[in-house]
Amino acid sequence: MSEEVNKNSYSADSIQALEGMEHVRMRPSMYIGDIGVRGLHHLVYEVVDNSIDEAMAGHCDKISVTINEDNSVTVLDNGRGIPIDMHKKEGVSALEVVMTKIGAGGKFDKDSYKVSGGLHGVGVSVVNALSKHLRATVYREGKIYEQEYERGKPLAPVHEIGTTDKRGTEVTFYPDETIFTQTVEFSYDTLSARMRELSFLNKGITVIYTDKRELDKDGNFIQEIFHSDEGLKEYIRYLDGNREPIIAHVISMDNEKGEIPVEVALIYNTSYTENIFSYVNNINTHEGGTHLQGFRTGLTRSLKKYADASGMLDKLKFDISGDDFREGLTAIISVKVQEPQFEGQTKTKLGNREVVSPVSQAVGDMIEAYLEENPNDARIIVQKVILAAQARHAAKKAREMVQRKTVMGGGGLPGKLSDCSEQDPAKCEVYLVEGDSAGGTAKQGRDRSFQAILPLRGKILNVEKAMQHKVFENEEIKNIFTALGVTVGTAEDSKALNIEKLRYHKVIIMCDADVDGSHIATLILTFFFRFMRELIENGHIYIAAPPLYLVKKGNKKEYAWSDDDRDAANARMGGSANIQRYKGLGEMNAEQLWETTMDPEYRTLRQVTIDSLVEADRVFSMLMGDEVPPRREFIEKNAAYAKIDA
Ligand code: 0RA
Repeated sequence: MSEEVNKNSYSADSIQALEGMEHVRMRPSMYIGDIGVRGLHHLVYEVVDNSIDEAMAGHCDKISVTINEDNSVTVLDNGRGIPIDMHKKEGVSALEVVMTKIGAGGKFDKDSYKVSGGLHGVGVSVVNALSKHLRATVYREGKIYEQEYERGKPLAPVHEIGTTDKRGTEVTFYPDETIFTQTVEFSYDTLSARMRELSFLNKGITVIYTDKRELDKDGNFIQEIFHSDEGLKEYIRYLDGNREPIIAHVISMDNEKGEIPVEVALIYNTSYTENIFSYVNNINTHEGGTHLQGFRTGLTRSLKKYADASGMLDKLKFDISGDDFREGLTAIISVKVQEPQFEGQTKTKLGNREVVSPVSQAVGDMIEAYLEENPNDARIIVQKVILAAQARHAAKKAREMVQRKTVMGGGGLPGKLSDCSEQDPAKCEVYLVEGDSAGGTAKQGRDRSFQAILPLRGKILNVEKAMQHKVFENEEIKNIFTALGVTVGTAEDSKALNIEKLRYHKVIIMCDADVDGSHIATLILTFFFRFMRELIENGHIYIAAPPLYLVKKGNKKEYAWSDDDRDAANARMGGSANIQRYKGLGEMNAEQLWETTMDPEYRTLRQVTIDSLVEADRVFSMLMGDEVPPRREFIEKNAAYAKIDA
């Protein structure tokens, strides 16, 4: 009788497992966020996270991640190997349970300190369900075991295939193109950025990242080896490589052994931007949360205490706010939380209240100790804070001027804006056009029912190097704010944006297709990145693509967007066509500009997305900062907006 019951519950469980896998295939986005490029790359992260967990538990120190020639991905670690013995309850190998049961993950190993886990912490079975083929190989106790699957279904029981002196787990998977209909092609840069990030966040492990799809000029596979002995401290140096520090050392701490493991590293630089990246269980928490709150509290409290005691604030005529302590600050906070509660729009905001006080305590102690030992740096930081407060007062005045114009008066739109007649923002677009003359052409060429034109004069301000009040005083930037209808800064949050007031859901940057044009586009993008990042995150920012050539012969006419296009067009016309190179938008007439660059039927717009915030920040600080050599090298190697891909 009792056997009967067990049998029933076993089959009920296995049906559930099957249903789980079916459910993943039916609703993949519920498990990996989306089925586009992002979701595709999540598959890799999910598999790597399991190996990271094994490393964090102290059982492995090497993980290799390989994109194979056929665009499958192999993840190999030198850990203990997933157990292959019979799982008592399920009646099959533990490996099979891990690979086919949703949510099984590492949970059956209660001692393992599982803190990693992909964005959704869903486990490798999800990857299996979404792969047309997957092979799991375990090297364990002198033997090699294997099991293969198709769309998550085992092709045979786990079986021994040989002997070995290695230990570890190897997973090779082929994403299912019936699920990932957009693309199954992995991006070298996307995975590279994540592997670098993981090696900084988990010091001591070595990640060997190889792309076998292409050979370099010496005939070798493309490979990067990531290893960090100093973790976040090194991460800060990497992040701020293009900025100038104002203090002697990176301030850092790591209390790995605490109840809530907290790692923090920070530095102050000469810039005016605040740059804080926070992580929970290796996941970038874009929306912040309780760990960030703890960090801010600890930082403010300890610096304030020092500044008060130093007497440097005695003659100050204005107040100092929390923001002032974070100008020119670059910081990384990484916490490990056993049962993280993720909140917010993108589920990247930590909600666990119990995290606040350990983090603020740890950060406060760290800073107090540093200031004590480095009095020179302490004075430099306090001076920077005072300057920030001063500038903030000036900025507030400048901003209020802008906002008064925006919010009140109704008709306070910039004189240079040629608005559209449509009222529904979702249907409206605005072109930010380089130069008054191109602006004039665009104004003639547009469809005025839904397209607005805002010409921008020459080079716009480099916000990467300017103090905030200079930004808000800048004429072109004021025009952008008022035209878009968006304001920045509230009493509680100096960076808050009232994005619901946005007057156009497409904001299109249109510049010349040359070096100067792409420089201007980058300046404008830098402004959006630093002051209206939500517009980028919500997919409102686009870059127009004007053609490079007009190819004409007789009554035939074609536009070309590249040298190859041009040659092909010329060939189609039988050669010796008349080729006009457009040196700028100004050389096109209104009709040409409309039909190539503004007509929704024919134009191509590149939507600006933020692939990885960390990399985006590095690119902007490099392109727009002071250090010239890395910038030149980067521009020579990449198009103007690499990393902000489209
Ligand atoms: C649970 C128990 C044990 C190993 C693992 C999980 C494990 C999982 C993965 C996933 C990727 N690589 C991995 N390496 C190990 C082993 C418990 C034992 O041997 O005592």
